[in-house]
Amino acid sequence: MARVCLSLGSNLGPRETYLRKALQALDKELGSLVKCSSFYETLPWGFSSDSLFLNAAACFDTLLSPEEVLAVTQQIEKSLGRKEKSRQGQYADRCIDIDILLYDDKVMQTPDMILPHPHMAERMFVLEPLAEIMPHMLHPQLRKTILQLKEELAERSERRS
Ligand code: PH2
Ligand code: MG
Ligand code: MG
Repeated sequence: MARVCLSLGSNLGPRETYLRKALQALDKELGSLVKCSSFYETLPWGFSSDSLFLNAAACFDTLLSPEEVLAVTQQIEKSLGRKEKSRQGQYADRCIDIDILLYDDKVMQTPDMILPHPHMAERMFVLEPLAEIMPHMLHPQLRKTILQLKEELAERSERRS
């Protein structure tokens, strides 16, 4: 049994419904939901859009491999109506995005997947929900807890502003 932590986001349409439907489908397909964070309204990060995001983090216990988890998350994105991943390599508005953040303490890189998620430590919309449910989980490469990463990112952005 492995523990997999996911980030969910939506900034198009009925955002809360998309997140709830995704969580329901994940619970059915992946294994069992261990914990889900609150839903956070966040500003688009890394691209400009008028549509705010609703973001959440959720952890599941699963018997599936990382590759199988990826296949399931992509299938659920598709079944909920996700059309394009990005426009000319730029992020785009989306009804649902499901990203794999951590899979136990696995560190791996294939053409399709990098674990842990390569940008998770730079994104408050990931760290804040994840710190709510798994504050003491260790990032296997950075060797810091999620709570530490969140506090360090908050300090860095305070110093910049
Ligand atoms: N996802 C992105 C890019 N930017 N910004 C927010 N606030 N929330 C997201 O989920 C998000 C983003 C790429 O997937
Ligand atoms: Mg994403
Ligand atoms: Mg994605």
